[in-house]
This record gives sequence, C-alpha cells and structure tokens, in this order.
Amino acid sequence: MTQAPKNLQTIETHILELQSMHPSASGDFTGLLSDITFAAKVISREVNKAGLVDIIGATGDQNVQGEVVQKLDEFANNVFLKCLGTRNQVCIMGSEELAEPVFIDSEGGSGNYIVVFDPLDGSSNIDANVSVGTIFGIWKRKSRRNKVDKEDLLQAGCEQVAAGYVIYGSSTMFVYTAGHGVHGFTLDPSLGEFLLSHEHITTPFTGKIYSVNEAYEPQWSPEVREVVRQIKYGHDTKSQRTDAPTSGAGKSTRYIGSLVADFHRNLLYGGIYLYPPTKNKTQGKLRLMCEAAPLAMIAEGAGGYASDGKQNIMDIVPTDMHMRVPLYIGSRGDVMWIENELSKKG
Ligand code: P6P
Repeated sequence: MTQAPKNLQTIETHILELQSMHPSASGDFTGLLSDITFAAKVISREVNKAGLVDIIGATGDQNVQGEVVQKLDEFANNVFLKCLGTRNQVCIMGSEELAEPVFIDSEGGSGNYIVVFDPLDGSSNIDANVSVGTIFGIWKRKSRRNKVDKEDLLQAGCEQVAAGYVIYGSSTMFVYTAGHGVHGFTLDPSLGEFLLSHEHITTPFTGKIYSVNEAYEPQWSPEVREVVRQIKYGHDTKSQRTDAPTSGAGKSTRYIGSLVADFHRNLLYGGIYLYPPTKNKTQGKLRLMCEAAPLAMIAEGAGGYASDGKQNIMDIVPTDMHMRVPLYIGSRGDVMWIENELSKKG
C-alpha cells in the first residue's frame, strides 16, 4: 500500500497499516478502533457547540461515583454505548458512568474485545469551557467460553491491547497506542477526519512541571507531603537538605483539574501528574481501569511511567471495575524518583 503523505495520513489508514503488521488480524480490532474514533467525532461536535445549545449544565442526577452527572457526560456515555454496543467485536463494555459493566451477547460475532472508558473526564469544567477528555482501554477476552464474565473484564493494565484518549480542547486530538508507539491525530473539522499530527510521541525523562491539587496537602501522609516539597524546591541529593530552595531545581505547578488535559501537556512537555491518597480518599480518586491503566499504557509507550506509589500501575489486577488507585504518572525519571522515595518510607 503506498503510504499517504504524513500530513494527510488519516487515523483509518494508520490503523490499517497496523493491521497489515499482523497478518492474522481479522479486521475486528481495526473496526473497533474506527468505532471509537467515530464516537470521538460525535462527542467533539457536541462539546464544541455546548455553549450554543441547551446541553450545558447538570442533569441533576448522580452517577455511580456519587458525582453530579453533566448533560454532556450522559450524552458522551450514550454515544459510546451506541457506537460500540452494536458491533460484534465487543463482548463487555465498562463505563465510569455505569455501576455495572454491559455484557453484550455478540452472537455470530467474535466478541473478542472488552472496552472500558471514561466517556467525558473532567466534565465539571465543561461550563467554563476548559478542555475535557475521553479515556479508553481495550483488552482481549481470556475465556473461550460462550458466556464472558467478570474474569474477562478484571484484567491488569499490562494485558491491554490498546489504549488512548481524546482531548477536546483548542483542537480535538486523538492519541492512542496499540503497542507500536504513541501517535496523535488532530481532527480537521472541515474534513471530519483525524489527521496524523504527532507521530511517535515520546516524553522527556524528567520535566519542569508538576500537577497536583495542593488544597489536599493537609490530608496527605507526611511522606507524600515531603515528596511534594522536594518536587517544589528541588531535591539536592548531594546535601540531603530538601527544605532549602535550590534555585531553579524545582518544578512549576500547572493544574487544570482535567486529567486528560494535564496528562497531555505533561506528555508533550515533560512533567508529572499526582493524585495521592487523602484522608477522605484513601485509595486516591482516579479509577484504575478507565483512567490510570489506559494512560499508563500511553505513558509507557512514550517512554514514561505510572505508579501507585509502590508499583507499576500496569501490574495491578483490578478487584472491581471501579477500583480506585493513587496515581503518579508522567516522565519516567520523576515518577521513578517518587516511587523510590515513597517505597523507602514504607
Ligand atoms: P480534584 C475530574 O473529576 C478528575 O477525575 C480528573 O479529571 C482531575 O484531574 C481530577 O478529577 C480533579 O480532582 O479533586 O483535584 O478536583
């Protein structure tokens, strides 16, 4: 297949090239990724005109997390359920917005894939026109039984076959990995196509940015407080002193309050996002399957790393679809340093 000029390479041709790398590929995976990109285009259209039609604001309902459901949350969730639910490739769908997974009787289809997604992360920012995002992880079913069950669903991040996110910001970008590098595509609304704009994204080993909600500082453990202090002032390993601000060795704080936006900026520029445990959220706030694990696959694919403070996020086997984990994710050197510091202190 002659390759389209890079600046005109659509995500579809990129996925087809991937498929050609796996002669045994049945096209199911390609079709599934295409469905996800279609859902992203539909959501992007609504997000971009949210200020113009009456879908801004809350529905008044609460989701399984006890969070107020924004109208766009509900819309995005329904788009994913419709776009993925009618295809035979998917046997289980899990959504941050649904208490229970959706088991699909994909009669006649392969039903090979499990998709877990956060349809619209950061949605509390919608009314203020701040970037929001979609996050998804794709696993292959383990069982060859006719009926799949939670055993097929509750798989570690390292078992993902693909993962990605969409950021609805100044432009809409689709970033994904299927194990062969991390690639970013920017939506050209005039064409309705995602065009390759960031091929083989790699993230700097260390960065100058840290992203954390410092309002929770009083609720962190002393170890986490010390680690964040050292991030701020710079950790001069030679002198062992950490309270003396070493000029310029510390990082700058950037915290949007929208994980996909903070993660995406740190991925491109270098840096680290932290959501440590607090007294009220002893396992942190973020969900393993629909947030931490997919972004961990992206981070690792770009040369970064993700940890819960003790171990690689990708190694954690979920006990429940909505399992929450502490999250330290981004530049490998920064995250490994934190994991090392927190592991030392037990
Ligand atoms: P806090 C949004 O609700 C979210 O899940 C992430 O997008 C974001 O990084 C985080 O929570 C913000 O949480 O507690 O700082 O408001």
